This record gives sequence, structure tokens and C-alpha cells, in this order.
Amino acid sequence: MALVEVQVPDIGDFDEVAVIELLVKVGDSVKAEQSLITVESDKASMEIPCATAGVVKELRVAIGDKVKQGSVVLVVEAAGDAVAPAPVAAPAVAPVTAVAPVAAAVPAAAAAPVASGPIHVMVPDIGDFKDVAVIEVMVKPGDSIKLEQSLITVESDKASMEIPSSHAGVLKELKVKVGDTVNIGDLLAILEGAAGAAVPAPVAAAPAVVAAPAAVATVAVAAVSTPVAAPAHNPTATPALGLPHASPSVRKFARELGVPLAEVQGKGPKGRITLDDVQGFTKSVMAGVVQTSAQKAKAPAPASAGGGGSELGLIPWPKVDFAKFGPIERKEMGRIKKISGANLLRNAVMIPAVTNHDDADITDLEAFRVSTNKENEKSGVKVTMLAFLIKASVAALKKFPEFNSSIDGDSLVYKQYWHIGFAADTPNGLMVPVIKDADKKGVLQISQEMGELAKKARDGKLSPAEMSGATFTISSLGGIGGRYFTPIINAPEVAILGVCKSNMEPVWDGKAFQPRLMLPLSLTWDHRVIDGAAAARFNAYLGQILGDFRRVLL
Ligand code: CAO
Repeated sequence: MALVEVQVPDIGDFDEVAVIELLVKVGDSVKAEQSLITVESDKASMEIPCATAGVVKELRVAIGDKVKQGSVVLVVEAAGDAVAPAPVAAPAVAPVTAVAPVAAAVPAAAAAPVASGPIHVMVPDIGDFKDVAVIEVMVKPGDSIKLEQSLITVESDKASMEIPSSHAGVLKELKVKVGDTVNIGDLLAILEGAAGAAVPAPVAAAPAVVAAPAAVATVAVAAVSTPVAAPAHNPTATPALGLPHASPSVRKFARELGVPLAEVQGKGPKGRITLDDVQGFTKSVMAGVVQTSAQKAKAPAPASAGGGGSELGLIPWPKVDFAKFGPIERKEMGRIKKISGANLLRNAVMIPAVTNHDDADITDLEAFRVSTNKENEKSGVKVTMLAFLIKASVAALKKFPEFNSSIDGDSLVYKQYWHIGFAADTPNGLMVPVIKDADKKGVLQISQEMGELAKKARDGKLSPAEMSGATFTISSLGGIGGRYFTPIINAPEVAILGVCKSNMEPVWDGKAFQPRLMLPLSLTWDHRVIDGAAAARFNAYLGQILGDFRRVLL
């Protein structure tokens, strides 16, 4: 039996698309042409099919990865002699996906800024498709339409695609409704145009356009991409696979809000999830009427539960047209920022957190660290202050075990292992690698591991295992600066230590001021588990250890 690498086929004009769903897992038997993954651009989603029947041996992509033509999606052990063992692209079947409106063959007169007046927006070239069904109308008369804004979603049995507007203007009349079928050149909508709002210049060939009468510019948008991809989004098949049935813009909207689409009931045609369904779901969650499965799974014990946040009675996030006030640049947030942002928000909202600030005298410890590094110069391992902090924190966690616990329902789980996470600043955002069993390791070994893990974090090469299992986290801004800050607890941990830059300060010894190197400590703790007195004791004990590390031995 041959191992076959299944590649992304020709996906038309798309350079890179994001993997948004994995439809199979290792060990699954797959049929030829069965969909393997769903990929999505900002305008369309499509499914990549399998080139051959067999058993999935290896998945080479994860959700969030970017792929392009030729990327290997997975490895299949082909059934029988079905297929030659060379890597094969998935069947370059049919179409597509909609797309960025490539400007149409617009007559010079129409391409120039047009005077105010009705503009006819028509169905562009949509590949080989005929009679595609309108499954969603995204605008209504009276709406202000931006250039390239999606107007409707159409769907064949292979793909769903959004048709963008060729012009900006106010929507006067919609010529299609859900359930209609449309073809290239059909009139979609009439806009009241604004001067200068037309598609800039003709680029690609598209439906020929009739020169406009004096007052009416008739333009077709060429929302074209050369077909190819897969037996794509099949609305009848997807529910069977348990996948949500929704257009790309609805999926994107749901992702931005963090709405689990699989839990939204679609009220559109054939159970399709519409924008209204996602909004309705969000309102129900905010009102506390509905809980997502993630909320249900993570909800702490009723006595300590924060619920879904509905009781906060939050008003909507301010919507500001920033461009009104000055030039702007819009950049999509990176994947890691989005993921860590969602976690930080939950932790900030759900944990009654308090921060205690204190200072530790590290004069002697810093002198010891510097001399150790001099002695060890040749070894290549640099002992860092953070490594001492990890070791000192383990001693404090052992003395105050509730700081090494987690809430689980009505219970507190006291962990008898000491895995310490440390926040690492990377070009992609904040990551938290974990030093496992820090209690069993020396400061040198911790320093070395930290260096390796921090490098992996910066290179984006940390494995999930290297980021999981922490019982306590340290966030050090010591190499950068600052005095104190209020770190956010990394749930389900119950405390986090923030450290800033040490400073020489005059410290009163009872007789005189002495210059001492003082390290600012900020300990944030979960008030459901820990109280202020315990936090003050924890910091004081940590300070004693950092002041005289021999105490670790006691
Ligand atoms: N006080 C004074 N100097 C300090 C210090 C402290 N508390 N901690 C570190 N330094 C010094 C180091 O000694 C080093 O100096 P030299 O180069 O002269 O030896 C310099 O600062 C740089 O240290 P570093 O940052 O490279 O090493 P580290 O072990 O302190 O930290 C790591 C490693 C990965 C934690 C760090 O690089 C990092 O990413 N920090 C940011 C963490 C972060 O973003 N936290 C905020 C999370 S909340 O948004």
C-alpha cells in the first residue's frame, strides 16, 4: 500500500488561504474526493478533496495555517493500487469561490468618476456556474454600500461565494431575493452613485459592458477567479459532518466575536446560519439565556461562578469611524494575539483578582549571579534573574500550597507538581512556555531550558505540550523596565507573579540609608482562593528567599 501526499490543488487567484476546519483525523478512512479540510479567503470558503481513497496516516496542517497550491495537506495510505505513490494534488475539480472584484472591462466613460445617478450592479463572471441560488442577501434598500462590499451570497453544489459591489453608493433597489437563481450578467441591484465612487480602472476581461446612457452607468463587476478547488461547500453534506453551514462572511463574523458556529441554529434556507442568527445567538449569550458549551464546561462552582458576564450589563463596544479623524491603517490581528486576547479577556472578567506589590532586596543575589556567570563564561549558559525567581517561587508555592491550586467545581485541586510558566514576548504576541518540574531542577538547568524555550517561542516553534500544564506563571519585564504592573492570571492557575526592573535604592537599616538593589514584585491572586494576608505573606517569604537564597534549603 502506497503512502500518498495529498496537496492543495489549483485554487485560482488565491495566493494563500487559511485552514478553518479539519474534516478528518488520523486513522479515518476516506473516499476519493471526500472533503479533507475547509479553507477560506476573505470572500469565499472551499473544501479541499482527497485525491484517493485510503486511510489518513498524518495530518500536515492545523486550523489557522495558511496554505497555497502545492501545500501538502495530509498523507493517506492509499487503498489497494488505487493511486500511484507520488504526491498528488487533490482533484482540480470545479470552482470556486468568489473574490476580490477584479475591475471589469469598463468603458472609459464609465470608469471615469461618474456623476450622481443610478448605477446597475450585475452578476460578474462566476466561472462555469449556471443558475446559482441566492442564499443570502446582505444589504437592504437605503444602506450605504462601500466599493467591494458583499451584496449577496450565492451557492452552487460546489462552493459558496459572495458577490461584491462594483460601486459605492446608496442601495435604491435590490433585484434579487433569497431563493432566486442568477447567472452572469443578471442585474443585482441599483445604486444611487456618488461622484468618484466607481471602480477605478479596467484590469481584467469580464463581461462586456454596454456604454452607459448619459445619466446611467451600467457596469458589471468581474468577481472572477479561475475555478478550481474541490467538491466544495456542500450544504447538504456539511450538517452530516457536524459542520456549520454558513457563508464566509458569516464565519468570519462569528470568529471575530468568538461565537462557536457549531452551536448556532441556522434559520436560513436549508438550515443555513445567517448574520442575524449569529447576532441573535450573541444577544442570547449576553442576556444569559444561552450558555455556550465552553462556558458550561468552564463554569466554576455556582458559589464562585462569574456566569457568562451577562450580569455585567455591558453596553456595546464603541463603533468609531477612525478615518473621520485622520489617516489610519487597518491590520488584522495575528492568530496568537486573537487567541491570547480571548483568554486574557475571560480571565480578566471572570477572576476576582487583586494585586499586591512588594520589593525584594536582591543585592547579594545579583552579585552571586554576576560572579556565577563570570565563572561559567565558557559553558555558554547564562544564569538569569528569572531562573532564580522560578526557583524561589517554587519554595513559596510549597510553603503556601493554595497558590499552586486550581478551582474545579466546588473543589480546590492542589497540584503536587511545580510547573512554572514564564511569559515570553515574541514578534507574534505573548506566549507562555512552561518549565516542567522546576522543583527538581537547578538554576543552571532552568536557565538553559528557559533560553531554549524562549527561542522556540520567538521562532513560533513551541509545541502545545511545551505551553501546557503550568501551575503558576511569572511575567518578567525586568529586562525592559517599569516599576510595578498588574499581570492577569493565567486560568486555571490562581496566581501570577509580575517582576519589573531592579533599581538601586536607599534602604534604611535602622541606623543609616544603605544602597540596595531592590526588585519590584507584583503578585496577582484569585480572591476566591487566596486572601490578602496570604498574598502578603507569600510576597514577604519570596522576598526573604531572594534576599538570602540559603533559606531555600530550610
Ligand atoms: N532587573 C534588572 N535587570 C534585569 C531584570 C530585572 N528584574 N531581569 C532581567 N534583567 C536584565 C538581564 O540581566 C539582562 O541583562 P544583561 O543582558 O546585561 O545580562 C537583560 O535584562 C535582558 O534580560 P532578558 O529579558 O533577555 O532575560 P530574562 O531572563 O530576564 O527574560 C524572557 C527572558 C523570555 C522572559 C524575556 O525575554 C521576555 O520575553 N520578557 C517579556 C515578558 C512579557 O512580555 N511580560 C508581560 C506579559 S503581560 O503582557
